[in-house]
Amino acid sequence: MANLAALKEAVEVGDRASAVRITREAVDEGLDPRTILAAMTAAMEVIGTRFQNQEIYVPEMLISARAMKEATAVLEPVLVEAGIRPQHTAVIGTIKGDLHDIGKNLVAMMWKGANIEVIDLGTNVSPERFVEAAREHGAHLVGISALLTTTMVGMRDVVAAIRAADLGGIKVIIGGAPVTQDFADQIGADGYAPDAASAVEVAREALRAG
Ligand code: B1M
Repeated sequence: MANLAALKEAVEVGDRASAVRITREAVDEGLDPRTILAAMTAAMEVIGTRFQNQEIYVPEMLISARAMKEATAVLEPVLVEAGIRPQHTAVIGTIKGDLHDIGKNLVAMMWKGANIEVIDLGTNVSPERFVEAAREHGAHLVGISALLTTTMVGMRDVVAAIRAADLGGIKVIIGGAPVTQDFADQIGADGYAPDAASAVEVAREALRAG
Protein backbone atom coordinates (compact mmCIF):
# COMPACT_ATOMS: atom_id res chain seq x y z
CA MET A 1 0.00 0.00 0.00
CA ALA A 2 1.27 3.47 -0.92
CA ASN A 3 3.03 5.08 2.02
CA LEU A 4 1.76 8.65 2.35
CA ALA A 5 4.11 9.39 5.22
CA ALA A 6 6.95 8.52 2.84
CA LEU A 7 5.37 10.80 0.21
CA LYS A 8 5.36 13.68 2.69
CA GLU A 9 8.96 12.93 3.59
CA ALA A 10 9.96 12.74 -0.12
CA VAL A 11 8.50 16.20 -0.81
CA GLU A 12 10.15 17.60 2.31
CA VAL A 13 13.60 16.42 1.26
CA GLY A 14 12.97 17.16 -2.42
CA ASP A 15 13.26 13.53 -3.56
CA ARG A 16 11.42 13.89 -6.88
CA ALA A 17 11.69 10.27 -8.00
CA SER A 18 10.19 8.89 -4.77
CA ALA A 19 7.50 11.59 -4.64
CA VAL A 20 6.38 10.72 -8.18
CA ARG A 21 6.61 6.95 -7.62
CA ILE A 22 4.58 6.98 -4.39
CA THR A 23 1.98 9.32 -5.93
CA ARG A 24 1.61 6.90 -8.88
CA GLU A 25 1.23 3.95 -6.49
CA ALA A 26 -1.39 5.83 -4.48
CA VAL A 27 -3.31 6.80 -7.64
CA ASP A 28 -3.15 3.22 -8.96
CA GLU A 29 -4.48 1.92 -5.65
CA GLY A 30 -7.44 4.28 -6.00
CA LEU A 31 -6.70 6.39 -2.92
CA ASP A 32 -8.77 9.56 -2.62
CA PRO A 33 -6.73 12.18 -4.53
CA ARG A 34 -7.51 14.72 -1.78
CA THR A 35 -5.74 12.50 0.76
CA ILE A 36 -2.71 12.24 -1.52
CA LEU A 37 -2.68 16.02 -2.05
CA ALA A 38 -3.02 16.59 1.71
CA ALA A 39 0.22 14.66 2.31
CA MET A 40 2.06 17.00 -0.07
CA THR A 41 0.43 20.13 1.33
CA ALA A 42 1.47 19.05 4.83
CA ALA A 43 5.04 18.67 3.56
CA MET A 44 5.03 22.21 2.14
CA GLU A 45 3.75 23.50 5.49
CA VAL A 46 6.74 21.92 7.19
CA ILE A 47 9.03 23.46 4.55
CA GLY A 48 7.42 26.88 5.12
CA THR A 49 7.99 26.69 8.86
CA ARG A 50 11.60 25.57 8.43
CA PHE A 51 12.20 28.44 5.99
CA GLN A 52 10.71 30.95 8.44
CA ASN A 53 12.90 29.55 11.21
CA GLN A 54 15.93 29.85 8.88
CA GLU A 55 16.61 26.12 9.19
CA ILE A 56 16.53 25.93 5.37
CA TYR A 57 17.06 28.52 2.62
CA VAL A 58 15.77 29.33 -0.89
CA PRO A 59 17.51 26.40 -2.72
CA GLU A 60 16.02 23.75 -0.38
CA MET A 61 12.62 25.35 -0.71
CA LEU A 62 12.89 25.28 -4.51
CA ILE A 63 13.92 21.62 -4.46
CA SER A 64 10.87 20.67 -2.35
CA ALA A 65 8.57 22.75 -4.53
CA ARG A 66 9.93 20.99 -7.63
CA ALA A 67 9.25 17.57 -6.09
CA MET A 68 5.71 18.66 -5.27
CA LYS A 69 5.23 20.06 -8.79
CA GLU A 70 6.23 16.77 -10.42
CA ALA A 71 4.10 14.70 -8.06
CA THR A 72 1.06 16.94 -8.50
CA ALA A 73 1.43 16.58 -12.28
CA VAL A 74 0.72 12.85 -11.75
CA LEU A 75 -2.24 13.68 -9.53
CA GLU A 76 -3.72 16.47 -11.64
CA PRO A 77 -5.65 14.35 -14.20
CA VAL A 78 -7.22 12.38 -11.34
CA LEU A 79 -8.25 15.57 -9.56
CA VAL A 80 -9.70 16.98 -12.78
CA GLU A 81 -11.58 13.76 -13.50
CA ALA A 82 -13.03 13.76 -9.99
CA GLY A 83 -14.07 17.39 -10.45
CA ILE A 84 -11.90 18.44 -7.51
CA ARG A 85 -10.61 21.96 -7.91
CA PRO A 86 -8.85 24.19 -5.43
CA GLN A 87 -11.33 26.29 -3.51
CA HIS A 88 -9.49 29.53 -4.22
CA THR A 89 -7.76 31.12 -7.20
CA ALA A 90 -4.99 33.71 -7.07
CA VAL A 91 -3.35 35.82 -9.72
CA ILE A 92 0.18 36.86 -8.89
CA GLY A 93 2.77 39.03 -10.57
CA THR A 94 5.70 41.37 -10.13
CA ILE A 95 4.78 45.02 -10.40
CA LYS A 96 5.22 47.05 -13.60
CA GLY A 97 8.82 48.11 -14.25
CA ASP A 98 10.23 45.34 -12.05
CA LEU A 99 11.89 42.18 -13.39
CA HIS A 100 12.71 40.44 -10.08
CA ASP A 101 10.78 37.19 -9.86
CA ILE A 102 12.55 34.77 -7.50
CA GLY A 103 10.55 35.81 -4.42
CA LYS A 104 7.31 36.00 -6.38
CA ASN A 105 7.90 32.48 -7.71
CA LEU A 106 8.43 31.20 -4.17
CA VAL A 107 5.15 32.75 -3.02
CA ALA A 108 3.39 31.19 -6.04
CA MET A 109 4.86 27.79 -5.13
CA MET A 110 3.81 28.08 -1.50
CA TRP A 111 0.30 29.10 -2.50
CA LYS A 112 0.11 26.13 -4.89
CA GLY A 113 1.42 23.98 -2.05
CA ALA A 114 -1.49 25.24 0.06
CA ASN A 115 -3.90 24.10 -2.67
CA ILE A 116 -4.63 27.54 -4.11
CA GLU A 117 -4.86 27.67 -7.91
CA VAL A 118 -2.24 30.19 -9.04
CA ILE A 119 -2.22 32.13 -12.30
CA ASP A 120 1.28 33.56 -12.62
CA LEU A 121 1.38 36.72 -14.73
CA GLY A 122 5.17 36.95 -14.61
CA THR A 123 7.03 40.22 -14.21
CA ASN A 124 6.45 43.83 -15.30
CA VAL A 125 2.68 43.50 -14.81
CA SER A 126 0.53 46.60 -15.29
CA PRO A 127 -2.49 47.42 -13.09
CA GLU A 128 -4.75 46.81 -16.11
CA ARG A 129 -3.29 43.33 -16.62
CA PHE A 130 -3.83 42.43 -12.93
CA VAL A 131 -7.47 43.52 -13.20
CA GLU A 132 -8.05 41.75 -16.53
CA ALA A 133 -6.57 38.46 -15.26
CA ALA A 134 -8.40 38.66 -11.92
CA ARG A 135 -11.68 39.11 -13.78
CA GLU A 136 -10.93 36.41 -16.37
CA HIS A 137 -10.06 33.78 -13.75
CA GLY A 138 -12.61 34.82 -11.11
CA ALA A 139 -9.74 35.28 -8.66
CA HIS A 140 -10.23 35.52 -4.92
CA LEU A 141 -6.71 36.81 -4.34
CA VAL A 142 -4.25 39.12 -6.08
CA GLY A 143 -0.59 38.87 -5.10
CA ILE A 144 1.83 41.65 -6.00
CA SER A 145 5.59 41.52 -5.54
CA ALA A 146 8.07 44.42 -5.76
CA LEU A 147 11.82 44.46 -5.15
CA LEU A 148 12.65 48.05 -6.01
CA THR A 149 11.82 51.15 -4.00
CA THR A 150 11.10 52.84 -7.34
CA THR A 151 8.52 50.25 -8.42
CA MET A 152 6.78 49.42 -5.12
CA VAL A 153 4.91 52.74 -5.31
CA GLY A 154 3.07 51.29 -8.32
CA MET A 155 1.32 48.84 -5.97
CA ARG A 156 -0.96 51.70 -4.94
CA ASP A 157 -2.23 51.92 -8.55
CA VAL A 158 -2.93 48.17 -8.65
CA VAL A 159 -4.93 48.31 -5.42
CA ALA A 160 -6.88 51.32 -6.74
CA ALA A 161 -7.53 49.63 -10.09
CA ILE A 162 -8.75 46.43 -8.38
CA ARG A 163 -11.10 48.38 -6.11
CA ALA A 164 -12.40 50.46 -9.05
CA ALA A 165 -13.06 47.31 -11.09
CA ASP A 166 -15.50 46.10 -8.46
CA LEU A 167 -14.34 42.49 -8.41
CA GLY A 168 -16.36 41.50 -5.35
CA GLY A 169 -14.54 40.62 -2.15
CA ILE A 170 -11.18 40.07 -3.85
CA LYS A 171 -8.18 40.41 -1.51
CA VAL A 172 -4.84 42.00 -2.35
CA ILE A 173 -1.67 40.68 -0.68
CA ILE A 174 1.65 42.43 -1.20
CA GLY A 175 5.27 41.64 -0.43
CA GLY A 176 8.89 42.04 -1.46
CA ALA A 177 12.08 43.22 0.23
CA PRO A 178 11.31 46.99 0.40
CA VAL A 179 7.62 46.50 1.28
CA THR A 180 6.34 46.90 4.86
CA GLN A 181 3.10 46.43 6.76
CA ASP A 182 2.96 50.20 7.13
CA PHE A 183 3.08 50.63 3.36
CA ALA A 184 0.42 47.95 2.89
CA ASP A 185 -1.85 49.85 5.30
CA GLN A 186 -1.17 53.13 3.51
CA ILE A 187 -2.19 51.82 0.09
CA GLY A 188 -5.17 49.82 1.37
CA ALA A 189 -3.86 46.31 0.66
CA ASP A 190 -5.58 43.51 2.58
CA GLY A 191 -2.37 41.86 3.68
CA TYR A 192 1.41 41.99 3.76
CA ALA A 193 3.72 39.01 4.06
CA PRO A 194 7.44 39.36 4.81
CA ASP A 195 8.27 35.98 3.26
CA ALA A 196 6.84 33.19 1.12
CA ALA A 197 5.97 30.94 4.05
CA SER A 198 3.96 33.57 5.90
CA ALA A 199 2.25 34.50 2.60
CA VAL A 200 0.22 31.29 3.02
CA GLU A 201 -1.15 32.23 6.44
CA VAL A 202 -1.72 35.86 5.35
CA ALA A 203 -3.67 34.64 2.31
CA ARG A 204 -5.73 32.23 4.42
CA GLU A 205 -6.53 34.96 6.94
CA ALA A 206 -7.57 37.41 4.20
CA LEU A 207 -9.78 34.76 2.59
CA ARG A 208 -11.32 33.86 5.95
CA ALA A 209 -12.15 37.53 6.54
CA GLY A 210 -14.37 37.21 3.46
CO1 B1M B 1 18.26 43.51 -8.51
N1 B1M B 1 18.19 44.79 -7.05
N2 B1M B 1 18.25 44.99 -9.80
N3 B1M B 1 18.46 42.12 -9.85
N4 B1M B 1 18.59 42.32 -7.09
C1 B1M B 1 18.08 44.24 -5.69
C2 B1M B 1 16.65 44.10 -5.27
C3 B1M B 1 18.86 45.34 -4.85
C4 B1M B 1 18.44 45.39 -3.37
C5 B1M B 1 20.40 45.11 -5.01
C6 B1M B 1 21.21 46.17 -4.29
O1 B1M B 1 21.38 47.24 -4.78
N5 B1M B 1 21.71 45.85 -3.11
C7 B1M B 1 18.53 46.64 -5.65
C8 B1M B 1 17.26 47.37 -5.23
C9 B1M B 1 17.54 48.66 -4.49
C10 B1M B 1 16.24 49.27 -4.08
O2 B1M B 1 15.45 49.65 -4.88
N6 B1M B 1 16.06 49.34 -2.78
C11 B1M B 1 18.46 46.10 -7.07
C12 B1M B 1 18.61 46.87 -8.25
C13 B1M B 1 18.96 48.35 -8.02
C14 B1M B 1 18.47 46.33 -9.54
C15 B1M B 1 18.62 47.07 -10.88
C16 B1M B 1 18.00 48.47 -10.94
C17 B1M B 1 20.13 47.08 -11.17
C18 B1M B 1 20.51 47.89 -12.42
O3 B1M B 1 20.22 47.47 -13.49
N7 B1M B 1 21.12 49.03 -12.15
C19 B1M B 1 17.95 46.10 -11.88
C20 B1M B 1 16.45 46.38 -12.03
C21 B1M B 1 15.85 45.60 -13.14
C22 B1M B 1 14.34 45.71 -13.09
O4 B1M B 1 13.71 45.01 -12.32
N8 B1M B 1 13.77 46.62 -13.88
C23 B1M B 1 18.15 44.79 -11.16
C24 B1M B 1 18.22 43.57 -11.82
C25 B1M B 1 18.42 42.35 -11.22
C26 B1M B 1 18.61 41.03 -11.97
C27 B1M B 1 17.77 40.92 -13.25
C28 B1M B 1 20.08 40.95 -12.34
C29 B1M B 1 18.32 39.96 -10.85
C30 B1M B 1 16.85 39.46 -10.83
C31 B1M B 1 16.70 38.08 -11.42
C32 B1M B 1 15.32 37.55 -11.18
O5 B1M B 1 14.62 37.87 -10.22
N9 B1M B 1 14.93 36.67 -12.07
C33 B1M B 1 18.54 40.77 -9.58
C34 B1M B 1 18.74 40.22 -8.29
C35 B1M B 1 18.87 38.69 -8.25
C36 B1M B 1 18.79 40.98 -7.11
C37 B1M B 1 19.12 40.52 -5.69
C38 B1M B 1 20.62 40.23 -5.67
C39 B1M B 1 18.39 39.30 -5.16
C40 B1M B 1 16.85 39.41 -5.21
C41 B1M B 1 16.28 38.06 -4.86
O6 B1M B 1 15.89 37.32 -5.73
N10 B1M B 1 16.30 37.71 -3.56
C42 B1M B 1 18.73 41.81 -4.83
C43 B1M B 1 19.68 42.05 -3.68
C44 B1M B 1 19.37 41.22 -2.48
O7 B1M B 1 18.20 41.01 -2.16
N11 B1M B 1 20.38 40.74 -1.85
C45 B1M B 1 18.59 42.86 -5.86
C46 B1M B 1 15.87 36.37 -3.09
C47 B1M B 1 14.33 36.35 -2.94
C48 B1M B 1 13.91 34.97 -2.41
O8 B1M B 1 13.98 37.31 -1.97
O9 B1M B 1 12.70 38.66 -3.68
O10 B1M B 1 13.03 39.52 -1.30
P1 B1M B 1 12.84 38.39 -2.25
O11 B1M B 1 11.50 37.63 -1.84
C49 B1M B 1 11.20 37.24 -0.51
C50 B1M B 1 10.38 38.28 0.26
O12 B1M B 1 10.66 39.60 -0.12
C51 B1M B 1 8.97 37.85 0.06
O13 B1M B 1 9.05 36.43 -0.03
C52 B1M B 1 10.26 36.05 -0.68
C53 B1M B 1 10.73 34.74 -0.10
O14 B1M B 1 10.75 34.74 1.28
N12 B1M B 1 8.19 38.29 -1.09
C54 B1M B 1 6.82 38.30 -1.01
C55 B1M B 1 8.54 38.64 -2.33
N13 B1M B 1 7.47 38.90 -3.06
C56 B1M B 1 6.39 38.69 -2.29
C57 B1M B 1 5.01 38.78 -2.56
C58 B1M B 1 4.13 38.47 -1.52
C59 B1M B 1 4.58 38.11 -0.25
C60 B1M B 1 5.93 38.01 0.01
O15 B1M B 1 2.80 38.49 -1.67
C61 B1M B 1 2.26 38.54 -2.95
